[in-house]
Amino acid sequence: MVKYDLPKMPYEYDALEPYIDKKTMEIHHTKHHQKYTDVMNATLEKLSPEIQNKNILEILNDIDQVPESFRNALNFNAGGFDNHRLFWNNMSPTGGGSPGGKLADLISSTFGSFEEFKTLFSTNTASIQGSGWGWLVYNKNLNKIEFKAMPNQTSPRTLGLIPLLGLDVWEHAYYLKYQNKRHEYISQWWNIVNWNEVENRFNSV
Ligand code: MN3
Repeated sequence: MVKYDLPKMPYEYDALEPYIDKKTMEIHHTKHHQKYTDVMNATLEKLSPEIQNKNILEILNDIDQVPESFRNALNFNAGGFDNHRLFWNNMSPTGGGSPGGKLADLISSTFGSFEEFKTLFSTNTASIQGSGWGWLVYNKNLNKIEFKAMPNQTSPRTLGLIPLLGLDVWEHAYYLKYQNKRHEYISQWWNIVNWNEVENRFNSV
């Protein structure tokens, strides 16, 4: 079966400073993301070859195909594996600003304006109870983009949604620098959003 490696970071651990500090990035990648990867691999090893041989995205897109006794473990850890590789890449030391192209038009027509989108995304992500993620997703059934809050590590893919931009609001993502100030972490995070990557994801759906 395919054994997944911890995805590489696209930049150095200190590259997102001052918005996200080096120590947080290092622990987040080498401990948390590593753990999701390891437990996902260990869970896959216990499953049938039919499931093992599927791409992890195919499994997330149809999580009900996983036997019930392993479903929670895979939902959590394969979700964590995929969410974090998306997260590293939807941030950049040269990020910030606003999107362009078709995505910019769609954000304006869907949410009113880019500023209104940011406010809605920030407010709803900040108010997630406990651990989870805020997402801008593409809903292919309705052919529209929308905001979606997801609990723990559950991937939006499990709902048939395509993740475009994700923000991790587990305390491990910000607590060293921001402590309990989740709002401040979120407002600073916009300075490092890699809109080129988000546009590429949108253009390839
Ligand atoms: Mn995390």
